[in-house]
Amino acid sequence: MARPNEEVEALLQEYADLVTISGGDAYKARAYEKAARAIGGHHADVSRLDLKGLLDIPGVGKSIAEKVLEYLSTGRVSMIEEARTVIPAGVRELISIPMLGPKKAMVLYEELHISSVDQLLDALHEHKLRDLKGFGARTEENILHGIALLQQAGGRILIDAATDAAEQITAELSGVAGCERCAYAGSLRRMRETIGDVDILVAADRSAPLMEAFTALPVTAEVIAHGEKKTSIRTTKGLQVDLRVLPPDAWGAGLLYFTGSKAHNIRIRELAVRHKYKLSEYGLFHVKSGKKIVSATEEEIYARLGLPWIPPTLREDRGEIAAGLRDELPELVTEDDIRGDLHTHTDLTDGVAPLEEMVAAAARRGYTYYAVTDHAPNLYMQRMTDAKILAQREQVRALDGKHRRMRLLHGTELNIGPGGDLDWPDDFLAGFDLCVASVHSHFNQSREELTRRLIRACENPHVAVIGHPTTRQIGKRPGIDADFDAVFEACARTGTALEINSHPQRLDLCDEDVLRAKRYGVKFAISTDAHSVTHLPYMRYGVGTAQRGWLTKDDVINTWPLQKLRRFLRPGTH
Ligand code: DGT
Ligand code: CA
Ligand code: CA
Ligand code: ZN
Repeated sequence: MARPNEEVEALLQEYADLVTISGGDAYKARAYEKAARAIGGHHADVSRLDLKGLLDIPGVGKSIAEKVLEYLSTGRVSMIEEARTVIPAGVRELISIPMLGPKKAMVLYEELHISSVDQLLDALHEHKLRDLKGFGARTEENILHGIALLQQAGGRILIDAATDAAEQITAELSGVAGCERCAYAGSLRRMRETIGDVDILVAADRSAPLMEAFTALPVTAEVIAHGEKKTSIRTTKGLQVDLRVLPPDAWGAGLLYFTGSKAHNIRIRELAVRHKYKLSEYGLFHVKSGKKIVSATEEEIYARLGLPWIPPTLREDRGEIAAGLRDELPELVTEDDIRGDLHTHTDLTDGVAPLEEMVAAAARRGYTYYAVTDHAPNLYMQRMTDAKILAQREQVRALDGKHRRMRLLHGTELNIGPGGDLDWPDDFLAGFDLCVASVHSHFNQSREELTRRLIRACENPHVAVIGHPTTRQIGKRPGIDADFDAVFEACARTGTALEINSHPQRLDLCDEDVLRAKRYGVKFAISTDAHSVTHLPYMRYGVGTAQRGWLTKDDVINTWPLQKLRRFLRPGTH
């Protein structure tokens, strides 16, 4: 359920839209819109306010306050109910399309009886709009583009697309005169697997030049809101980006606040209250005197609350504050700790780059080892054969040593068949340095079958890593329904590592599964499953996921020195 403030905000905003669409008083529409925002952002719960309390909210006059009271006591507002009968809900949906104002929406409804985005798309494809007054071929194109933006922006986007946009924008803003610091915050800094919008912060004395530069960026397709403290744009790819300009001495407080998560913020604010402090996006203050204590850096603020600096990937209210107070935060694995990639493909199967190119790119990343793990024969469309994989092994052995500081491992990615069976017999598997085993088919088996299947794969002494364990693809395919607690237990018992597949579409295991598996004492391999040279840098997203799962270097086998890794990979010992 939404909070009462949010319910009232939505209701008043709806009324403002209805007034606008029906060509009503523009002044009245703006007044409702302003009140809606003020109530949505008001600190106190509106359902507990009386008339006087409501009138104290900026922008709320007597007439609006009475509507709010009517809603709070009866659950409805008769004036808004009446307006709804004149204009269908779908027409309101139309005006959320960029490029389509309320006037045009009303014309579409009255002339063509269009009252939903779907009906509008049909009409556009039948070119019904261009004969309407005020419309033309150009308008059609604009509206189509607007719908595309709306639909893309409706969902959350993958972490790599958000990271690319954020890094490009922070680099450009850092070059603007007056910009003292620039960073991204929000869910992206916490490295959540998907991102709603990107939150960028700048420290500067004057905000105007930065806001101007922001709206003028080449990636900016549309300015959603333009203000002194905050400006929001939509990029050409439909991603929303918010820019907030902070006073330089409040950098730490702003960064802390806008990094979130909301749940983490609430916890540290409670902690502040216990110290008789008040924490806001502007700093940490004494409640009594109102005097500012600290605000410049996150470290100082955490320190005043008795905490070490908490890495953003832990800020999800999963016990990080209690652990911090006991000084027991994990020393998280970092990308620098990673010594190699343990799941990669070449053009021998479905990769796009030849072995030499993949290996050269890995060496450029500074790895000390690198495993080639092409698909095995049971994934039939890959056409793997014994002869082909053995020929590849010769190539790998010949290449090994060409890159001075990097050793090569010859492995394979096996298919875990419907009964838990694998592509090759044990004596053939013994010839590999590393076997990753993954599920690639029969996702809809029963829970018992799926569980038994994964456990059987773990029990094979040659299988060292279970690849993309749940097989989920974000936004496309849910993970398989196995009893993963039983699987984690089997991994711990047999010394089989679980993969954290770093591909942004997969991130499998996900952060919460990693956290759960760790409790069983399982080890992990953070790998990219690279099918091209450009996939090798996905490692950072796997490491982010590992951090969100509280993993340390010790938990991750591909941070270990080669000798220790080889001992783990030896059949029977893992
Ligand atoms: P997203 O954009 O859905 O992927 O997730 P976030 O975490 O980036 O959320 P967003 O963009 O709405 O807000 C950025 C941060 O600002 C959020 O993580 C915490 C802070 N924040 C925003 N609204 C509130 C609020 O109402 N209360 C508190 N305590 N913090 C908030
Ligand atoms: Ca955000
Ligand atoms: Ca935001
Ligand atoms: Zn695979």
